[in-house]
Amino acid sequence: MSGSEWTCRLSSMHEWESPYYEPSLPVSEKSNPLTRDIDRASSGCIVRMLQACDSQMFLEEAGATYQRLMSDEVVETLMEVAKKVELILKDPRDSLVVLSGCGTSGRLAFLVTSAFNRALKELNQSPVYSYIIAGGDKALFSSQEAPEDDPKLGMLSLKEVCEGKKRVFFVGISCGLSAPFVAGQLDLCLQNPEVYTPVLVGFNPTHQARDEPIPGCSFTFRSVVQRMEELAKSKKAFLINPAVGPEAISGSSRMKGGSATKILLEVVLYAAHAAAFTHTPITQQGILQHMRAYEKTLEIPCAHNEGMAALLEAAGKSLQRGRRVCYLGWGALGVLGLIDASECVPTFGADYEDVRGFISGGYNELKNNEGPLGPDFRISHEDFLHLVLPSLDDHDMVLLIYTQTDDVGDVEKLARRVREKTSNLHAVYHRVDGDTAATVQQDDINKLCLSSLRITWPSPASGLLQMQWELCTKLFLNALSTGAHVLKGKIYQNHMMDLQVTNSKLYCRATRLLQKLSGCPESKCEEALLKAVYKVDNVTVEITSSDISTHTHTARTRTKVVPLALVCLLTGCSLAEAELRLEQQPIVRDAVEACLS
Ligand code: S6P
Repeated sequence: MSGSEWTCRLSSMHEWESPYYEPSLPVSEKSNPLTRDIDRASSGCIVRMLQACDSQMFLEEAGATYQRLMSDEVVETLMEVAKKVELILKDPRDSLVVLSGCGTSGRLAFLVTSAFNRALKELNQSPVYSYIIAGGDKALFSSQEAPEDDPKLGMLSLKEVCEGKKRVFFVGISCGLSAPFVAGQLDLCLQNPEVYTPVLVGFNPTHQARDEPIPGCSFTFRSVVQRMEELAKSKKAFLINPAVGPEAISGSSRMKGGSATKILLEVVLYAAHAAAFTHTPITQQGILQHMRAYEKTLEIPCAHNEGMAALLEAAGKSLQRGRRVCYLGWGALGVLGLIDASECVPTFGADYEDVRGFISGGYNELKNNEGPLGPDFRISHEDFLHLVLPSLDDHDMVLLIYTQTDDVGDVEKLARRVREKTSNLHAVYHRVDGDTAATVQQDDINKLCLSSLRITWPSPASGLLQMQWELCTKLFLNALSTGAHVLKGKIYQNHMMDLQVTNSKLYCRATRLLQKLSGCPESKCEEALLKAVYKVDNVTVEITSSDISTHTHTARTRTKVVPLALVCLLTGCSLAEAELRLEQQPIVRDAVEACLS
Protein backbone atom coordinates (compact mmCIF):
# COMPACT_ATOMS: atom_id res chain seq x y z
CA MET A 1 0.00 0.00 0.00
CA SER A 2 1.42 3.41 -0.94
CA GLY A 3 2.05 6.17 1.62
CA SER A 4 -0.86 8.26 0.41
CA GLU A 5 -3.19 5.24 0.41
CA TRP A 6 -2.20 4.62 4.01
CA THR A 7 -2.86 8.22 5.03
CA CYS A 8 -6.21 8.02 3.30
CA ARG A 9 -7.05 4.67 4.95
CA LEU A 10 -5.98 5.95 8.36
CA SER A 11 -8.08 9.07 8.08
CA SER A 12 -11.13 6.96 7.13
CA MET A 13 -10.32 4.78 10.14
CA HIS A 14 -11.02 7.81 12.37
CA GLU A 15 -13.28 9.99 10.22
CA TRP A 16 -16.43 8.83 12.06
CA GLU A 17 -15.11 10.39 15.27
CA SER A 18 -15.25 13.92 13.94
CA PRO A 19 -18.09 15.92 15.55
CA TYR A 20 -19.10 16.92 12.01
CA TYR A 21 -19.50 13.37 10.74
CA GLU A 22 -23.22 12.49 10.63
CA PRO A 23 -23.66 14.50 13.84
CA SER A 24 -27.30 13.61 14.44
CA LEU A 25 -26.56 9.88 14.63
CA PRO A 26 -25.15 7.80 17.48
CA VAL A 27 -21.96 5.88 16.62
CA SER A 28 -23.88 2.60 16.30
CA GLU A 29 -26.09 4.04 13.55
CA LYS A 30 -23.49 6.03 11.60
CA SER A 31 -22.31 4.75 8.22
CA ASN A 32 -18.71 3.59 8.12
CA PRO A 33 -16.47 5.60 5.76
CA LEU A 34 -14.38 2.45 5.21
CA THR A 35 -17.22 0.60 3.49
CA ARG A 36 -18.79 3.41 1.49
CA ASP A 37 -18.31 1.47 -1.75
CA ILE A 38 -18.71 -2.04 -0.45
CA ASP A 39 -21.63 -2.63 -2.81
CA ARG A 40 -19.30 -2.34 -5.81
CA ALA A 41 -16.32 -4.16 -4.32
CA SER A 42 -14.82 -7.50 -5.36
CA SER A 43 -14.97 -10.39 -2.91
CA GLY A 44 -11.30 -9.86 -1.94
CA CYS A 45 -11.93 -6.21 -1.31
CA ILE A 46 -15.08 -6.91 0.73
CA VAL A 47 -13.06 -9.22 2.97
CA ARG A 48 -10.43 -6.53 3.53
CA MET A 49 -13.02 -3.82 4.18
CA LEU A 50 -14.77 -5.94 6.78
CA GLN A 51 -11.48 -6.72 8.48
CA ALA A 52 -10.55 -3.03 8.58
CA CYS A 53 -13.92 -2.30 10.21
CA ASP A 54 -13.38 -5.04 12.78
CA SER A 55 -9.93 -3.70 13.61
CA GLN A 56 -11.56 -0.41 14.66
CA MET A 57 -12.71 -2.26 17.77
CA PHE A 58 -9.16 -2.06 19.07
CA LEU A 59 -8.17 1.45 17.94
CA GLU A 60 -5.89 3.23 20.38
CA GLU A 61 -7.47 5.75 22.70
CA ALA A 62 -4.85 8.49 22.33
CA GLY A 63 -6.55 11.67 21.21
CA ALA A 64 -9.82 9.85 20.60
CA THR A 65 -13.24 11.38 21.09
CA TYR A 66 -14.70 8.24 22.64
CA GLN A 67 -13.69 5.59 25.20
CA ARG A 68 -12.28 2.39 23.71
CA LEU A 69 -12.39 -1.27 24.65
CA MET A 70 -9.04 -0.95 26.41
CA SER A 71 -9.42 2.55 27.87
CA ASP A 72 -8.41 2.81 31.53
CA GLU A 73 -11.93 3.72 32.58
CA VAL A 74 -13.44 0.74 30.76
CA VAL A 75 -10.85 -1.69 32.13
CA GLU A 76 -11.43 -0.29 35.61
CA THR A 77 -15.16 -0.95 35.34
CA LEU A 78 -14.57 -4.44 33.96
CA MET A 79 -12.47 -5.21 37.04
CA GLU A 80 -15.16 -3.93 39.39
CA VAL A 81 -17.84 -5.93 37.63
CA ALA A 82 -15.66 -9.06 37.67
CA LYS A 83 -15.22 -8.63 41.45
CA LYS A 84 -18.99 -8.49 41.93
CA VAL A 85 -19.40 -11.71 39.94
CA GLU A 86 -16.57 -13.31 41.92
CA LEU A 87 -18.53 -12.65 45.13
CA ILE A 88 -21.54 -14.45 43.72
CA LEU A 89 -19.42 -17.36 42.52
CA LYS A 90 -17.95 -17.74 46.00
CA ASP A 91 -21.32 -17.61 47.69
CA PRO A 92 -24.02 -18.40 45.13
CA ARG A 93 -26.86 -18.94 47.62
CA ASP A 94 -30.07 -17.16 46.52
CA SER A 95 -28.06 -15.33 43.86
CA LEU A 96 -28.11 -15.08 40.10
CA VAL A 97 -26.18 -13.40 37.31
CA VAL A 98 -28.57 -12.54 34.47
CA LEU A 99 -27.48 -11.52 30.97
CA SER A 100 -30.21 -10.10 28.78
CA GLY A 101 -30.73 -8.47 25.41
CA CYS A 102 -32.69 -8.36 22.17
CA GLY A 103 -31.75 -9.95 18.84
CA THR A 104 -28.01 -10.55 18.59
CA SER A 105 -27.45 -9.17 22.09
CA GLY A 106 -29.78 -11.82 23.53
CA ARG A 107 -28.17 -14.52 21.40
CA LEU A 108 -24.76 -13.64 22.80
CA ALA A 109 -26.22 -13.59 26.30
CA PHE A 110 -27.28 -17.19 25.63
CA LEU A 111 -23.91 -18.21 24.18
CA VAL A 112 -21.91 -16.72 27.03
CA THR A 113 -24.14 -17.99 29.86
CA SER A 114 -24.04 -21.49 28.32
CA ALA A 115 -20.23 -21.48 28.21
CA PHE A 116 -19.77 -20.26 31.78
CA ASN A 117 -22.46 -22.51 33.26
CA ARG A 118 -20.66 -25.38 31.52
CA ALA A 119 -17.41 -24.26 33.13
CA LEU A 120 -19.15 -24.29 36.53
CA LYS A 121 -20.51 -27.77 35.90
CA GLU A 122 -17.01 -29.04 35.14
CA LEU A 123 -16.04 -27.75 38.59
CA ASN A 124 -19.05 -29.47 40.17
CA GLN A 125 -20.61 -26.10 40.92
CA SER A 126 -24.26 -25.25 40.36
CA PRO A 127 -25.12 -22.87 37.53
CA VAL A 128 -25.41 -19.19 38.48
CA TYR A 129 -25.97 -17.67 35.05
CA SER A 130 -29.29 -17.15 33.28
CA TYR A 131 -30.04 -15.53 29.96
CA ILE A 132 -33.07 -13.64 28.71
CA ILE A 133 -33.73 -12.94 25.06
CA ALA A 134 -36.63 -10.72 23.99
CA GLY A 135 -39.25 -12.91 22.34
CA GLY A 136 -38.12 -16.12 24.10
CA ASP A 137 -35.98 -18.95 22.76
CA LYS A 138 -37.39 -18.84 19.26
CA ALA A 139 -35.62 -15.48 18.97
CA LEU A 140 -32.33 -17.36 19.29
CA PHE A 141 -32.82 -18.62 15.74
CA SER A 142 -35.33 -16.32 14.15
CA SER A 143 -36.09 -12.67 13.80
CA GLN A 144 -38.39 -11.48 16.62
CA GLU A 145 -37.91 -7.74 16.45
CA ALA A 146 -41.20 -6.54 17.96
CA PRO A 147 -40.62 -7.60 21.62
CA GLU A 148 -37.60 -5.27 21.61
CA ASP A 149 -40.06 -2.36 21.91
CA ASP A 150 -41.76 -3.75 25.01
CA PRO A 151 -40.26 -2.52 28.32
CA LYS A 152 -42.94 -4.26 30.41
CA LEU A 153 -42.18 -7.58 28.81
CA GLY A 154 -38.51 -7.03 29.65
CA MET A 155 -39.31 -6.23 33.23
CA LEU A 156 -41.70 -9.19 33.67
CA SER A 157 -39.28 -11.66 32.15
CA LEU A 158 -36.54 -10.46 34.50
CA LYS A 159 -38.86 -10.76 37.50
CA GLU A 160 -39.80 -14.27 36.44
CA VAL A 161 -36.20 -15.46 36.07
CA CYS A 162 -35.24 -13.92 39.43
CA GLU A 163 -38.16 -15.14 41.47
CA GLY A 164 -37.06 -15.99 45.03
CA LYS A 165 -33.53 -14.61 44.55
CA LYS A 166 -32.11 -12.22 47.10
CA ARG A 167 -29.17 -10.98 45.08
CA VAL A 168 -29.19 -10.46 41.31
CA PHE A 169 -26.38 -9.11 39.21
CA PHE A 170 -28.10 -7.96 36.02
CA VAL A 171 -26.25 -7.28 32.76
CA GLY A 172 -28.45 -5.54 30.17
CA ILE A 173 -26.98 -5.50 26.68
CA SER A 174 -28.08 -2.98 24.09
CA CYS A 175 -25.40 -2.13 21.54
CA GLY A 176 -27.19 1.08 20.55
CA LEU A 177 -28.24 1.96 24.13
CA SER A 178 -31.68 1.87 22.65
CA ALA A 179 -33.82 -1.22 23.31
CA PRO A 180 -36.92 -0.41 25.44
CA PHE A 181 -37.02 -4.08 26.52
CA VAL A 182 -33.64 -3.60 28.25
CA ALA A 183 -34.58 -0.12 29.52
CA GLY A 184 -37.57 -1.69 31.31
CA GLN A 185 -35.30 -4.25 32.97
CA LEU A 186 -32.77 -1.63 34.06
CA ASP A 187 -35.58 0.48 35.47
CA LEU A 188 -36.76 -2.50 37.52
CA CYS A 189 -33.23 -2.90 38.89
CA LEU A 190 -32.99 0.77 39.77
CA GLN A 191 -36.28 0.59 41.63
CA ASN A 192 -35.19 -2.45 43.65
CA PRO A 193 -31.54 -1.79 44.55
CA GLU A 194 -31.72 -4.10 47.57
CA VAL A 195 -31.89 -7.07 45.18
CA TYR A 196 -30.55 -5.92 41.82
CA THR A 197 -27.20 -4.46 40.76
CA PRO A 198 -27.49 -3.30 37.14
CA VAL A 199 -24.77 -3.24 34.49
CA LEU A 200 -25.31 -1.81 31.03
CA VAL A 201 -23.22 -2.97 28.08
CA GLY A 202 -23.43 -0.98 24.83
CA PHE A 203 -21.33 0.88 22.29
CA ASN A 204 -22.41 4.50 22.28
CA PRO A 205 -21.41 7.29 24.66
CA THR A 206 -24.14 7.86 27.21
CA HIS A 207 -25.25 11.21 25.76
CA GLN A 208 -26.11 9.33 22.54
CA ALA A 209 -28.46 6.89 24.32
CA ARG A 210 -31.89 6.89 22.70
CA ASP A 211 -34.15 9.58 24.08
CA GLU A 212 -37.42 8.94 22.28
CA PRO A 213 -40.43 8.54 24.54
CA ILE A 214 -41.38 4.92 25.19
CA PRO A 215 -45.19 4.53 25.01
CA GLY A 216 -46.68 3.88 28.45
CA CYS A 217 -43.43 4.70 30.29
CA SER A 218 -42.20 7.70 32.19
CA PHE A 219 -38.58 6.95 31.26
CA THR A 220 -36.53 6.85 28.09
CA PHE A 221 -33.40 4.79 27.57
CA ARG A 222 -31.35 7.92 28.13
CA SER A 223 -33.06 8.85 31.38
CA VAL A 224 -32.41 5.32 32.68
CA VAL A 225 -28.76 5.70 31.68
CA GLN A 226 -28.57 9.02 33.51
CA ARG A 227 -29.93 7.44 36.67
CA MET A 228 -27.36 4.68 36.33
CA GLU A 229 -24.57 7.23 35.89
CA GLU A 230 -25.52 8.74 39.23
CA LEU A 231 -25.45 5.34 40.97
CA ALA A 232 -22.21 4.40 39.19
CA LYS A 233 -20.46 7.04 41.30
CA SER A 234 -21.08 4.88 44.37
CA LYS A 235 -20.50 1.62 42.43
CA LYS A 236 -24.12 0.55 42.76
CA ALA A 237 -24.49 0.43 38.96
CA PHE A 238 -21.99 -0.01 36.15
CA LEU A 239 -21.76 1.25 32.58
CA ILE A 240 -19.52 -0.42 30.05
CA ASN A 241 -19.87 1.55 26.84
CA PRO A 242 -16.73 1.94 24.74
CA ALA A 243 -17.11 2.95 21.09
CA VAL A 244 -16.09 0.41 18.48
CA GLY A 245 -16.85 2.50 15.41
CA PRO A 246 -19.77 2.33 12.98
CA GLU A 247 -20.79 -1.03 11.59
CA ALA A 248 -19.68 -2.13 8.12
CA ILE A 249 -23.32 -2.28 7.07
CA SER A 250 -24.94 0.69 8.79
CA GLY A 251 -26.68 -0.25 12.03
CA SER A 252 -25.87 -3.98 11.68
CA SER A 253 -24.86 -4.37 15.30
CA ARG A 254 -24.75 -8.16 14.95
CA MET A 255 -21.24 -7.56 13.61
CA LYS A 256 -18.90 -5.41 15.76
CA GLY A 257 -21.52 -4.82 18.43
CA GLY A 258 -21.98 -8.57 18.85
CA SER A 259 -18.25 -9.29 18.76
CA ALA A 260 -17.43 -6.59 21.31
CA THR A 261 -20.27 -7.83 23.55
CA LYS A 262 -18.78 -11.31 23.47
CA ILE A 263 -15.32 -9.96 24.22
CA LEU A 264 -16.40 -7.82 27.18
CA LEU A 265 -18.62 -10.44 28.80
CA GLU A 266 -16.04 -13.18 28.46
CA VAL A 267 -13.24 -10.99 29.80
CA VAL A 268 -15.31 -10.22 32.89
CA LEU A 269 -16.58 -13.72 33.56
CA TYR A 270 -13.25 -15.39 32.84
CA ALA A 271 -11.51 -13.07 35.33
CA ALA A 272 -14.24 -13.71 37.92
CA HIS A 273 -13.92 -17.50 37.52
CA ALA A 274 -10.13 -17.36 37.75
CA ALA A 275 -10.40 -15.29 40.93
CA ALA A 276 -13.04 -17.51 42.52
CA PHE A 277 -11.63 -20.91 41.62
CA THR A 278 -7.87 -20.55 41.07
CA HIS A 279 -7.12 -17.63 43.40
CA THR A 280 -5.91 -15.53 40.48
CA PRO A 281 -6.44 -11.90 41.49
CA ILE A 282 -8.42 -9.64 39.18
CA THR A 283 -5.88 -7.19 37.81
CA GLN A 284 -5.71 -4.58 35.11
CA GLN A 285 -2.89 -6.52 33.53
CA GLY A 286 -4.92 -9.74 33.44
CA ILE A 287 -7.86 -7.99 31.80
CA LEU A 288 -5.61 -6.30 29.22
CA GLN A 289 -3.85 -9.56 28.46
CA HIS A 290 -7.17 -11.23 27.68
CA MET A 291 -8.18 -8.28 25.48
CA ARG A 292 -4.90 -8.48 23.58
CA ALA A 293 -5.51 -12.18 22.93
CA TYR A 294 -8.74 -11.13 21.19
CA GLU A 295 -6.95 -8.37 19.35
CA LYS A 296 -4.53 -11.00 18.04
CA THR A 297 -7.50 -13.16 17.05
CA LEU A 298 -8.53 -10.45 14.62
CA GLU A 299 -5.29 -10.96 12.75
CA ILE A 300 -6.02 -14.63 12.08
CA PRO A 301 -8.67 -14.12 9.38
CA CYS A 302 -6.28 -11.68 7.64
CA ALA A 303 -3.86 -14.54 7.07
CA HIS A 304 -6.60 -16.38 5.17
CA ASN A 305 -7.84 -13.59 2.94
CA GLU A 306 -7.63 -15.50 -0.28
CA GLY A 307 -9.45 -18.53 1.07
CA MET A 308 -12.10 -16.32 2.63
CA ALA A 309 -12.63 -14.40 -0.58
CA ALA A 310 -13.11 -17.67 -2.46
CA LEU A 311 -15.67 -18.88 0.06
CA LEU A 312 -17.48 -15.58 -0.05
CA GLU A 313 -17.60 -15.82 -3.83
CA ALA A 314 -19.02 -19.36 -3.65
CA ALA A 315 -21.69 -18.32 -1.12
CA GLY A 316 -22.54 -15.24 -3.20
CA LYS A 317 -22.98 -17.39 -6.30
CA SER A 318 -25.34 -19.77 -4.51
CA LEU A 319 -27.46 -16.89 -3.24
CA GLN A 320 -27.48 -15.14 -6.62
CA ARG A 321 -28.91 -18.31 -8.15
CA GLY A 322 -31.59 -18.45 -5.48
CA ARG A 323 -29.92 -21.50 -3.93
CA ARG A 324 -28.87 -22.25 -0.38
CA VAL A 325 -25.91 -21.86 1.92
CA CYS A 326 -25.87 -24.37 4.80
CA TYR A 327 -23.59 -24.30 7.83
CA LEU A 328 -22.99 -27.64 9.53
CA GLY A 329 -21.31 -26.99 12.85
CA TRP A 330 -20.16 -28.71 16.02
CA GLY A 331 -20.31 -27.38 19.59
CA ALA A 332 -20.25 -23.62 20.18
CA LEU A 333 -19.15 -23.06 16.58
CA GLY A 334 -22.36 -24.77 15.54
CA VAL A 335 -24.32 -22.30 17.70
CA LEU A 336 -22.49 -19.45 15.99
CA GLY A 337 -23.52 -20.91 12.65
CA LEU A 338 -27.17 -21.05 13.75
CA ILE A 339 -26.98 -17.46 14.95
CA ASP A 340 -25.29 -16.07 11.86
CA ALA A 341 -27.76 -17.85 9.57
CA SER A 342 -30.84 -16.65 11.43
CA GLU A 343 -29.63 -13.04 11.34
CA CYS A 344 -29.66 -13.00 7.55
CA VAL A 345 -33.45 -12.78 7.63
CA PRO A 346 -33.80 -9.42 9.40
CA THR A 347 -30.48 -8.03 8.18
CA PHE A 348 -30.79 -8.72 4.46
CA GLY A 349 -34.48 -9.52 4.06
CA ALA A 350 -33.30 -13.05 3.22
CA ASP A 351 -35.60 -16.03 3.08
CA TYR A 352 -35.38 -18.43 6.04
CA GLU A 353 -34.11 -21.14 3.69
CA ASP A 354 -31.37 -19.01 2.04
CA VAL A 355 -28.81 -19.45 4.79
CA ARG A 356 -29.43 -22.11 7.42
CA GLY A 357 -27.40 -23.47 10.28
CA PHE A 358 -27.43 -26.96 11.80
CA ILE A 359 -25.66 -28.22 14.89
CA SER A 360 -24.45 -31.65 15.86
CA GLY A 361 -26.64 -32.99 18.67
CA GLY A 362 -29.42 -30.43 18.02
CA TYR A 363 -31.24 -29.27 21.13
CA ASN A 364 -29.38 -31.76 23.34
CA GLU A 365 -26.21 -29.82 22.64
CA LEU A 366 -27.91 -26.47 22.98
CA LYS A 367 -29.54 -26.90 26.40
CA ASN A 368 -31.64 -23.78 25.92
CA ASN A 369 -34.28 -22.74 28.47
CA GLU A 370 -37.29 -23.93 26.46
CA GLY A 371 -35.81 -27.12 24.96
CA PRO A 372 -36.83 -28.23 21.44
CA LEU A 373 -38.74 -25.47 19.68
CA GLY A 374 -40.88 -27.54 17.34
CA PRO A 375 -41.07 -28.25 13.61
CA ASP A 376 -40.39 -24.67 12.50
CA PHE A 377 -37.01 -24.72 14.18
CA ARG A 378 -35.20 -27.84 13.10
CA ILE A 379 -31.54 -27.51 13.85
CA SER A 380 -29.81 -30.90 14.10
CA HIS A 381 -27.61 -32.57 11.51
CA GLU A 382 -30.25 -35.32 11.26
CA ASP A 383 -32.80 -32.65 10.34
CA PHE A 384 -30.40 -31.43 7.68
CA LEU A 385 -29.96 -34.95 6.29
CA HIS A 386 -33.72 -35.59 6.11
CA LEU A 387 -35.11 -32.21 5.18
CA VAL A 388 -32.44 -30.34 3.25
CA LEU A 389 -29.83 -32.66 1.78
CA PRO A 390 -32.18 -34.48 -0.65
CA SER A 391 -32.86 -31.23 -2.53
CA LEU A 392 -29.24 -30.04 -2.76
CA ASP A 393 -27.04 -29.99 -5.84
CA ASP A 394 -23.77 -28.37 -6.92
CA HIS A 395 -25.32 -24.90 -6.83
CA ASP A 396 -25.90 -25.13 -3.09
CA MET A 397 -22.99 -24.43 -0.80
CA VAL A 398 -22.34 -26.43 2.38
CA LEU A 399 -19.79 -25.34 4.96
CA LEU A 400 -18.44 -27.57 7.75
CA ILE A 401 -17.39 -25.63 10.86
CA TYR A 402 -15.46 -27.46 13.56
CA THR A 403 -12.32 -27.73 15.63
CA GLN A 404 -9.86 -30.53 16.08
CA THR A 405 -11.39 -31.28 19.49
CA ASP A 406 -14.73 -32.17 17.92
CA ASP A 407 -15.62 -35.66 16.72
CA VAL A 408 -13.66 -35.53 13.46
CA GLY A 409 -14.90 -39.02 12.54
CA ASP A 410 -18.44 -37.66 12.64
CA VAL A 411 -17.38 -34.69 10.49
CA GLU A 412 -15.95 -37.08 7.91
CA LYS A 413 -19.11 -39.19 7.87
CA LEU A 414 -21.30 -36.17 7.29
CA ALA A 415 -18.92 -34.81 4.66
CA ARG A 416 -19.27 -38.08 2.71
CA ARG A 417 -23.07 -37.88 2.83
CA VAL A 418 -23.05 -34.28 1.63
CA ARG A 419 -20.54 -35.04 -1.12
CA GLU A 420 -23.01 -37.53 -2.66
CA LYS A 421 -25.32 -34.59 -3.43
CA THR A 422 -23.04 -31.59 -3.96
CA SER A 423 -19.39 -31.02 -4.72
CA ASN A 424 -19.81 -27.47 -3.41
CA LEU A 425 -18.58 -28.56 0.02
CA HIS A 426 -16.14 -26.45 2.06
CA ALA A 427 -14.64 -26.53 5.53
CA VAL A 428 -13.33 -24.12 8.12
CA TYR A 429 -11.58 -25.75 11.03
CA HIS A 430 -9.32 -24.83 13.88
CA ARG A 431 -6.33 -26.81 15.09
CA VAL A 432 -3.39 -26.27 17.39
CA ASP A 433 0.04 -26.30 15.80
CA GLY A 434 1.71 -29.68 16.13
CA ASP A 435 -1.47 -31.52 17.17
CA THR A 436 -1.48 -34.60 14.98
CA ALA A 437 -4.65 -36.24 16.32
CA ALA A 438 -7.05 -37.36 13.60
CA THR A 439 -4.70 -36.27 10.84
CA VAL A 440 -5.73 -39.09 8.52
CA GLN A 441 -9.44 -38.33 8.88
CA GLN A 442 -8.64 -34.67 8.46
CA ASP A 443 -6.87 -35.37 5.18
CA ASP A 444 -9.87 -37.37 4.01
CA ILE A 445 -12.20 -34.49 4.81
CA ASN A 446 -9.95 -32.08 2.91
CA LYS A 447 -10.11 -34.36 -0.12
CA LEU A 448 -13.90 -34.33 0.01
CA CYS A 449 -14.03 -30.53 0.16
CA LEU A 450 -13.66 -28.07 -2.69
CA SER A 451 -11.82 -25.78 -0.27
CA SER A 452 -10.64 -26.06 3.32
CA LEU A 453 -9.60 -23.19 5.52
CA ARG A 454 -7.30 -24.64 8.12
CA ILE A 455 -6.70 -22.18 10.92
CA THR A 456 -3.66 -23.15 12.94
CA TRP A 457 -3.22 -21.70 16.42
CA PRO A 458 0.13 -21.48 18.18
CA SER A 459 1.06 -24.18 20.63
CA PRO A 460 0.86 -24.54 23.62
CA ALA A 461 -2.84 -23.74 23.61
CA SER A 462 -3.84 -21.10 26.18
CA GLY A 463 -6.92 -21.34 28.38
CA LEU A 464 -8.46 -18.72 26.15
CA LEU A 465 -8.30 -20.81 23.01
CA GLN A 466 -11.96 -21.87 22.86
CA MET A 467 -13.07 -18.23 23.18
CA GLN A 468 -10.63 -17.20 20.46
CA TRP A 469 -11.90 -19.96 18.15
CA GLU A 470 -15.40 -18.72 18.71
CA LEU A 471 -14.61 -15.07 18.04
CA CYS A 472 -12.61 -15.97 14.95
CA THR A 473 -15.52 -18.10 13.68
CA LYS A 474 -18.02 -15.34 14.38
CA LEU A 475 -15.98 -12.81 12.42
CA PHE A 476 -15.55 -15.30 9.65
CA LEU A 477 -19.24 -16.22 9.36
CA ASN A 478 -20.38 -12.59 9.65
CA ALA A 479 -18.01 -11.74 6.79
CA LEU A 480 -19.23 -14.68 4.73
CA SER A 481 -22.94 -13.98 5.05
CA THR A 482 -22.53 -10.21 4.74
CA GLY A 483 -20.23 -10.51 1.74
CA ALA A 484 -22.48 -13.03 0.01
CA HIS A 485 -25.48 -10.71 0.37
CA VAL A 486 -23.44 -7.75 -0.84
CA LEU A 487 -22.54 -9.78 -3.94
CA LYS A 488 -26.21 -10.64 -4.35
CA GLY A 489 -26.92 -6.90 -4.63
CA LYS A 490 -28.76 -6.49 -1.32
CA ILE A 491 -26.73 -3.50 -0.16
CA TYR A 492 -26.78 0.05 -1.49
CA GLN A 493 -23.47 1.82 -0.72
CA ASN A 494 -23.17 0.52 2.84
CA HIS A 495 -26.85 0.53 3.72
CA MET A 496 -29.23 -2.35 3.85
CA MET A 497 -32.03 -1.06 1.67
CA ASP A 498 -34.55 -3.83 2.07
CA LEU A 499 -34.71 -3.77 5.86
CA GLN A 500 -37.75 -5.05 7.70
CA VAL A 501 -39.54 -2.24 9.48
CA THR A 502 -40.63 -4.37 12.42
CA ASN A 503 -39.73 -2.24 15.44
CA SER A 504 -39.37 1.43 16.29
CA LYS A 505 -35.58 1.45 15.86
CA LEU A 506 -35.92 0.01 12.37
CA TYR A 507 -38.80 2.36 11.54
CA CYS A 508 -36.66 5.39 12.41
CA ARG A 509 -33.70 3.93 10.53
CA ALA A 510 -35.87 3.39 7.45
CA THR A 511 -37.15 6.98 7.53
CA ARG A 512 -33.60 8.29 7.89
CA LEU A 513 -32.38 6.18 5.00
CA LEU A 514 -35.16 7.48 2.77
CA GLN A 515 -34.16 11.03 3.71
CA LYS A 516 -30.53 10.38 2.94
CA LEU A 517 -31.16 8.76 -0.42
CA SER A 518 -34.02 10.92 -1.68
CA GLY A 519 -33.02 14.27 -0.18
CA CYS A 520 -36.71 14.80 0.69
CA PRO A 521 -37.86 16.18 4.06
CA GLU A 522 -38.57 13.78 6.93
CA SER A 523 -42.34 14.23 6.79
CA LYS A 524 -42.44 13.32 3.09
CA CYS A 525 -40.25 10.28 3.68
CA GLU A 526 -42.39 9.03 6.52
CA GLU A 527 -45.47 9.49 4.36
CA ALA A 528 -43.87 7.43 1.57
CA LEU A 529 -42.91 4.75 4.08
CA LEU A 530 -46.47 4.57 5.39
CA LYS A 531 -47.83 4.30 1.84
CA ALA A 532 -45.62 1.26 1.30
CA VAL A 533 -46.47 -0.23 4.71
CA TYR A 534 -50.25 0.16 4.28
CA LYS A 535 -50.21 -0.40 0.50
CA VAL A 536 -52.11 2.81 -0.25
CA ASP A 537 -51.43 5.77 -2.50
CA ASN A 538 -53.03 8.20 -0.08
CA VAL A 539 -52.19 8.14 3.59
CA THR A 540 -55.38 8.64 5.61
CA VAL A 541 -55.73 10.49 8.92
CA GLU A 542 -56.47 7.15 10.52
CA ILE A 543 -53.04 5.94 9.47
CA THR A 544 -51.13 9.05 10.48
CA SER A 545 -52.82 9.14 13.87
CA SER A 546 -51.83 5.56 14.67
CA ASP A 547 -48.70 5.00 16.72
CA ILE A 548 -45.44 3.48 15.50
CA SER A 549 -46.27 0.08 17.00
CA THR A 550 -49.34 -0.15 14.70
CA HIS A 551 -47.16 0.69 11.70
CA THR A 552 -44.46 -1.83 12.63
CA HIS A 553 -47.10 -4.48 13.34
CA THR A 554 -48.62 -3.94 9.89
CA ALA A 555 -45.16 -3.99 8.28
CA ARG A 556 -44.53 -7.53 9.55
CA THR A 557 -46.27 -9.03 6.55
CA ARG A 558 -44.95 -6.58 3.95
CA THR A 559 -41.90 -6.93 1.77
CA LYS A 560 -39.66 -4.36 0.09
CA VAL A 561 -41.28 -1.42 1.92
CA VAL A 562 -38.20 0.80 1.91
CA PRO A 563 -37.29 0.20 -1.75
CA LEU A 564 -40.93 0.82 -2.73
CA ALA A 565 -41.09 4.03 -0.73
CA LEU A 566 -37.81 5.21 -2.25
CA VAL A 567 -38.90 4.55 -5.83
CA CYS A 568 -42.13 6.49 -5.14
CA LEU A 569 -40.16 9.37 -3.66
CA LEU A 570 -37.62 9.53 -6.45
CA THR A 571 -39.99 9.18 -9.39
CA GLY A 572 -43.30 10.44 -8.01
CA CYS A 573 -44.93 7.27 -9.35
CA SER A 574 -47.76 5.31 -7.78
CA LEU A 575 -47.17 2.32 -5.51
CA ALA A 576 -48.34 -0.06 -8.24
CA GLU A 577 -45.80 1.41 -10.70
CA ALA A 578 -43.05 1.19 -8.09
CA GLU A 579 -43.93 -2.46 -7.54
CA LEU A 580 -43.68 -3.10 -11.26
CA ARG A 581 -40.27 -1.44 -11.48
CA LEU A 582 -38.94 -3.51 -8.61
CA GLU A 583 -40.35 -6.68 -10.17
CA GLN A 584 -38.51 -5.88 -13.38
CA GLN A 585 -35.32 -5.15 -11.50
CA PRO A 586 -35.20 -7.48 -8.49
CA ILE A 587 -31.68 -6.41 -7.50
CA VAL A 588 -32.65 -3.58 -5.19
CA ARG A 589 -29.35 -1.76 -5.60
CA ASP A 590 -29.74 -1.64 -9.40
CA ALA A 591 -33.38 -0.58 -9.18
CA VAL A 592 -32.46 2.29 -6.88
CA GLU A 593 -29.53 3.35 -9.05
CA ALA A 594 -31.76 3.33 -12.12
CA CYS A 595 -34.13 5.75 -10.36
CA LEU A 596 -31.30 7.91 -9.05
CA SER A 597 -29.82 8.32 -12.50
C1 S6P B 1 -28.62 -6.24 14.50
C2 S6P B 1 -29.62 -7.28 14.81
C3 S6P B 1 -30.70 -6.85 15.79
C4 S6P B 1 -30.15 -6.30 17.11
C5 S6P B 1 -31.29 -5.91 18.07
C6 S6P B 1 -30.79 -5.39 19.40
O1 S6P B 1 -27.74 -6.62 13.48
O2 S6P B 1 -30.25 -7.68 13.64
O3 S6P B 1 -31.52 -7.94 16.04
O4 S6P B 1 -29.32 -7.22 17.70
O5 S6P B 1 -32.07 -4.96 17.44
O6 S6P B 1 -30.07 -4.22 19.25
P1 S6P B 1 -29.35 -3.55 20.49
O7 S6P B 1 -28.78 -2.27 19.99
O8 S6P B 1 -30.38 -3.36 21.56
O9 S6P B 1 -28.26 -4.49 20.92
